[in-house]
Amino acid sequence: MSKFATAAAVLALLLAPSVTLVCTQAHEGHPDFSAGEPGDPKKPARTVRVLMHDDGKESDMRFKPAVITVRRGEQIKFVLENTGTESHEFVLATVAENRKHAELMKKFPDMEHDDPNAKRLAATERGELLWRFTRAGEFEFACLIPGHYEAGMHGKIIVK
Ligand SMILES: [Cu+2]
Repeated sequence: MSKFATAAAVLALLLAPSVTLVCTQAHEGHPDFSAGEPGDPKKPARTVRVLMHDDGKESDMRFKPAVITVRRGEQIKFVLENTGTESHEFVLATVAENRKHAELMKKFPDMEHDDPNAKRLAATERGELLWRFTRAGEFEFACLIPGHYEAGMHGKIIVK
């Protein structure tokens, strides 16, 4: 096993309990991330700015851009900016996972996320999320606050 692989394995072990802990009450725990893995701040990353926007009437909510294309193995620093009037989330997963997660959030609307693949921002707040896309395919970033997904708050990530 390479030094990196060992370090990654140790890191995964260290991270796993906290990931489970945050979502324990409502989730079954998801230490495996479908869309890749949390990024490494010491490695180069391409910055992608994503705006979270709403019209203040809960009828039109969206991410800009709504489609992002990345190369497999690429590390992306998402610079998230909530330009809307209420809190929004950026949750990176598969469409199926996000749908399941959204159902849970209808039951537990106050559920907060601190997972490496998710970020919640209050109105006008900014944040960053570092992610390495290790798997090819189509993934989704979505806001799972009840009503937001339906109002248009989801986007696609294509990993080539
Ligand atoms: Cu939202």
